[in-house]
This record gives sequence, structure tokens and C-alpha cells, in this order.
Amino acid sequence: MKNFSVIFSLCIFITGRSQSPVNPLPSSKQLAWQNAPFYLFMHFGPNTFTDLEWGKGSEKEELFNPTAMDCRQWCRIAKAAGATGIVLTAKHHDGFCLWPSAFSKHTVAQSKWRNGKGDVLKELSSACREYGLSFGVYLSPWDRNHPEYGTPGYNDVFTNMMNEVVAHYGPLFEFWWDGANGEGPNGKKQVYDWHRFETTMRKIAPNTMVFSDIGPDIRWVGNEDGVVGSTNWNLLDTAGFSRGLGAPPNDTLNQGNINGKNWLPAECDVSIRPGWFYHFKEDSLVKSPEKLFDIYLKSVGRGANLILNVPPDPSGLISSYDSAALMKFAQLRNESFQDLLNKDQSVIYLHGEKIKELSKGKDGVINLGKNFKDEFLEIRFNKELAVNCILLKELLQWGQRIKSFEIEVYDNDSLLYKNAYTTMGHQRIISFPTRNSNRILIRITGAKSDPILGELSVYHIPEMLVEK
Ligand code: FUL
Repeated sequence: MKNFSVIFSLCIFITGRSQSPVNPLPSSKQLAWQNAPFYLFMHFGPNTFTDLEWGKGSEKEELFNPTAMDCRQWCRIAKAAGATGIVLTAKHHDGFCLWPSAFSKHTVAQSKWRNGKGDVLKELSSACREYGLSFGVYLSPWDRNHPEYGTPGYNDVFTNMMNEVVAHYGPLFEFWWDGANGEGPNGKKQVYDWHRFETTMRKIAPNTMVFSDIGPDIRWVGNEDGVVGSTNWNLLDTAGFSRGLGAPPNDTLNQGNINGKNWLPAECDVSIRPGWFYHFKEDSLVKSPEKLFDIYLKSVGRGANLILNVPPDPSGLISSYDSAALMKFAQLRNESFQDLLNKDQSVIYLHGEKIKELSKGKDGVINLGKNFKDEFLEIRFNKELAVNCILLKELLQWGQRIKSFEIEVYDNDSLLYKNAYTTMGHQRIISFPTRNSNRILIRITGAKSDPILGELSVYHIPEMLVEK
């Protein structure tokens, strides 16, 4: 299907209107991370060979023996899928380390793979560098193998492992702390020293974005379906909460807190398959490209990041089922969001006054001012166009401000479609059944302070992809 789009870059800055910040604000590393919102997750380890999701920790090291592992294949696929990085499970709950850690005897070095000389983190981090991808690490604090788990000594082990991973395979764009906290081999649960883990990470990797239920840099989204709330505040109150069982309720994580004290953007984690690890029996259950697109609209299209899990198989390769779905998913995104319908034949008006001829491809700044409720943005086309998708961006460096907005789609004076929305955030992709329209109105109906918008784009996406 031929797709159409119109991109409006708002290259104006209306002077005399304040850009004073509405706190809390994102750090520059958080903003940069939000600007690269789609990357892959890879679950790989003993479970890949035992068909389990949670290994027991007692698996023999020799089980881990991928016969044809090729991290460059993983990177080629990630790159072609339009992902910007890969986060690997360096150690899952079974405790097996995919690098030869000096702090465990349950690692690749004790396996027969590559005669005990293999190192998945080394191979993947260098392949990522070669392909221009960011590299990140998931390190499970829960460890069902380590003899010290359940004793204070294990906090040293975990801290040492973080040091090791950062020193040998960094820089890391993201570090993933799973909140799970079950029993270890001695039947005891660990009391994690989160304060120490956090200060360690800050010291050794200040530029790494650290994920957990409650940050410090990225929050969990409260489900494993890849869906953030249609109301999505980048703000969260974390005081009194902890990771794991003590985390905020899932719906709070899903929507954030309107007046939250911390800037904590959401990351949507979801697997391309039912499980996180590869299982042969799930080859036929790989999510369809259309389903992945729907997830994209409900994560990236609501201002969150999407980390999509694509688990390598026992040979150490990404299966053709997963890569085929990823390639088609990339094609759907390209078809939907890349073709410009019209570069010159549309103009944006602010409350009836023409504000700028449009130029393609550059974000601008438009401040709707204190009286925003009396204003509206109007996009006028010089002919009727088939439209069904609008992408709006709020510029977050001054804080997240917009609480609610409305869209009205007209043909001359006939109202063809109208809907109300809550947050706009980093980007909001709205889709609706196709209308032939020559003008669209955007009204900001609620905001904490002057609404500040960046890009405003109108598209015609394949009808079957309109959000359900
Ligand atoms: C969960 C884990 O228990 C799952 O195995 C998986 O790693 C998922 C991403 O996080 O907490």
C-alpha cells in the first residue's frame, strides 16, 4: 500500500514566552536515551539448552555449548530491524556467567564451549561496536547457584561482578537490575545492598542508564506486554518503595505520577515469543509484524522506550522465524513513517495566524504561552488528504507539562473525527480510521505551564495498523 505522510517541523520560537522549567527535569543522559527508543533484549544461557525459563542453578556448565554462535549475526539483524542497541543477560537467575568471571565457578570458563576460552560479552560488545550499536547488560542479583548467595558476602560478589562487567565490556548504555529475589542454593534469600549497588554503578559508570522497578534512571513499566499507559508521566515518586516486592503498584509504574518527584521514564520490556528464552516449541508463536507494530504504538508511540527480546537459539543464532518477523516489522515502520506526502503544501497556524512555512525534518520549538486554552494549532492542507495518524512531540527539556489535548479532523467545516487524549510526552503517535481532510486542529486543554511542542507530523499509515 502506498503511504503518505506530512512532516511539519516547527521552526519558530515565540519570544517573550517563558521557558522556565517545570521540575523535575530529565538529565541529559535520560534525554539522549529517550531519543533512541527501540533496542533489543537477548536472553541466552543454560535455559537455552534446557528448555527452562528459570534455571535451577544446578545445571552442569557443559550444557552451555552453542555450536555456531555468531554475535555479528545478532548485530546484523538488530541493525536491519532498526534497533539501536542490544542488552544481554550476562547472568540470569541460574547464576551462570556468560563471561569468565573471577567471582564465580559457574561460568563459560568451566564449560567446554570454545575449550573454556569463550566469552559471550566480549564477542557481543565488540560486534556491537563494529555495527554501531549500543551495548547493555542485564545482571540478575538473584543467583540460584552462588554458594555465598544468602550471606552478606554475596553483596561483595555482586558488586565485584558489576565492576568486572563495566571495566571489561563498557561503556554500557544500559544496565538492567532484575527485582527478583528468590532462595539460593542454601535455601536463603539475599538481603540485597541496593544502596551499595547504586553508588557503585554511579561511580564506575556515571553515563550508563540504570534500570530497575524504580530506577535510578529508568523505571519498569509494570507489565511484560510492552505496553505503557495511554497516560504516561515520566515522573515517579519512589520514596518508601523498593525493588521487587516493595515496588510501587503496577498501574502506578504503568502511568507514572502526575506530580512525581523523580524523572523516571518507562521502558517497556516484552519478548517476541511467549518465553524470554528460546524454546523450539515456540517457533510457531513468534509475534507477527503487525502485533509488533501495535506494541510499538503502545510503547514508543506513548513516549516510552521499547526493549524487545529476541532470544538466540541453542546453535547461538537468531532463528529465521524471529528475524523474518523483525524485518517485516521494520518495513512496516518505514512504510508508515518515512514517506512524505507533502513538503510544501501545508501551513501551520496558531490561532488563525500563520506561524511558519514548514521545512522538513528539523525539530522546532513552539511555546503556546500561558493562554494556551484559548489557542489552537491548525494544520491547513491546500487540498484534501487521506490522513489517519498524527505524531506530536512535547519538548521535555523544560519538563513534562501537557496534561491533556484534543484533536479535531475537518474537511472544510465538517468535523470528521474528534478525540481527547491525556499526556503527550516525548512522542505521542495517535492513529484513527482514515479521513479525507484538509485541516486538523490541535488544542491543548490542560497543562502545568506553557505547553512547548516540537515536531508535529501527519501520516497515512496502512489501515490495518491503526491502533486497536
Ligand atoms: C523477569 C525475569 O524473572 C524473567 O526471567 C525475565 O528475565 C524478565 C525480563 O525479567 O523478572
